[in-house]
Formats: sequence, structure tokens, C-alpha cells
Amino acid sequence: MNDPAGYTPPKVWKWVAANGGQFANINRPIAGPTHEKTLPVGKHPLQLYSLATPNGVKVTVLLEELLALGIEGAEYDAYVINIRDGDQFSSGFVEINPNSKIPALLDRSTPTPTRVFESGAILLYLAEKFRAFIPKDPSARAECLSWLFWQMGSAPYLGGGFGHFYAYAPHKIEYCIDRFTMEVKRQLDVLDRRLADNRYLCGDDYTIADIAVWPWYGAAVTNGVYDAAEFLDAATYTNVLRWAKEIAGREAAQRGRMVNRVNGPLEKQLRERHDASDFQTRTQDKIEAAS
Ligand SMILES: N[C@@H](CCC(=O)N[C@@H](CS)C(=O)NCC(=O)O)C(=O)O
Repeated sequence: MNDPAGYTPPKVWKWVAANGGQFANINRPIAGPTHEKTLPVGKHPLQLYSLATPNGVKVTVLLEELLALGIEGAEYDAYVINIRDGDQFSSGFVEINPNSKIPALLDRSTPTPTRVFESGAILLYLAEKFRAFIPKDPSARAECLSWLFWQMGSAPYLGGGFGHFYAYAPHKIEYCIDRFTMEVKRQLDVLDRRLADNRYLCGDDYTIADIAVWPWYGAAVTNGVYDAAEFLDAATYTNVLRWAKEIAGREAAQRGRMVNRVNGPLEKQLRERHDASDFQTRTQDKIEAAS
């Protein structure tokens, strides 16, 4: 790779597969499947194909919250899509998400199965289907959707921008780190000001907006992503910290974080989930002890 200061882009960009970045082996400039493979299907109407990244955790937290309300229709089977192994490029996965990114959901309770991709679309689909975690009043609903879509537009600066250049890029490039740190700190300040006067993003009620924002920005201030809380001076975002800790205390959030997790402490990894009892019996520590 060139020295960043001496690089002149060529007339036409060409794909050089080994660019040295941590995700170089899975990044491709073309869409579509790389191999034939069907997806597994379990017994429940909802089939989730995902991984416990911040985008994946949003969906499992919402499903666990719905189940905690006693909504039985939200029972789901969750399968791991290991994005470092390229599972997102299987023919079966591409059929339900042509964009080859987790999370993706298949609802088999509809007359013909409904596929949903993009975490924001999945949260909205489930909240509308089960009439929960989204306000009914049109103005409150507009506020909730505004924060939900704020997350969809903002998180790529935190993940793809800041996280990539601070934690993953093969060289530390000051220009890139400065540019994205500036934006991420501005976003944290947006949240901090909002949460100064509101318990949750949309007021008194916990909604899909909080569920979408927490795995990214809650993790950023509690050192859950990129090991960057000190660098971002996260302690200064006191309202975001208060909100993040409150959500982290919810049992459904704790369960949702475990589903499809393939790293960290074994007792916190529930790689596949098919039943509520799996949290007691099928965590990775127990599976490995039994094998
Ligand atoms: N806007 C998408 C982003 C999804 C996304 O970026 N997923 C990542 C993991 S967090 C992924 O699957 N990456 C695999 C790849 O880029 O090949 C959403 O919110 O669902």
C-alpha cells in the first residue's frame, strides 16, 4: 500500500484483494453469492441469521424484550452468520439479504415468507407486527422514527469511519482519525444533550430508537467497542453513560447481547438460540464441557 501522503488515485480504480486491512479477505467490490449453500431453518416462525455485532445485537435485544412482554409470536431461531468466514455471501443468505450484511430476518408466519434486511427495517417490522416499543401517537412516533433513522445514518461514521481507522486500519492515519473522531464526538454530544432532559431518546418510554442506538453509542462510552472510551473522553458524556448503564441493566438487553456471540467469555456466548431455556443449557461453556 502507498504512503497516504504520496498517493495519487489512478484514472480507474482496480481491485487489489490484499490491501492489508483486517477485513481484506471478505471485502469485495462486487455483490452476489460466492458459493451455493442453503440456510438452516428451525421450528419458529421467525428465523434470524446474524452475529452479535452492534447491528446484530439490536435485533436480538428487541426479540428478547418482546418475549419478556409475553409475546409468544416473537419466539425465534437464531443462526450464526460468521462474516469473517464469508457466510454472508452464501446463496441462501443473499436470497434474504442481497446486500450480504447481517442481520437478516425471515418471517415464515406470513402467507409467503417475508424477508427483511437492514437492522432499522427489521426493528420497525417487528415493532409494528407486535405493536410494541414504538409509540402510537403520530408525533411521538415521528420522534421515535427520527432517532431510529438518525442511528442508521450516524453509526457508519462511528463504525466504518472512526472504528475502522482507529482500530482496524493497517496504518494510523491522523487525518482520518481526526476527521471521524470529530464527527463521533459531535454525535455523542447530540445524544448527551437529548438525554439531559429525557430518560430515553423519545421521552419516558423505552423504544426501538434506544434499542438501535444503545449497541453502538452505549458501547462507545462504556468501552465496549474499539477500546476507545478514554480516547473519546467518554466520561464527559454523563447523560449517555447514565442511559447506557440503565439499558445494560435490563435482562432482555443482557440476553440479547449473548445471542449469536462467537467471542468473549464462553458463558456469555449463545451461538444458536432456539428456545428460552438455551440461555441456561446451551451457552458455549456448557457445550464445550459436554463435548
Ligand atoms: N446498515 C446495515 C449495516 C449492516 C452491517 O454493516 N453489517 C456488518 C456487520 S455489523 C456486516 O454484515 N458486514 C459484513 C460485510 O461487510 O461483508 C444494518 O443496519 O443492518
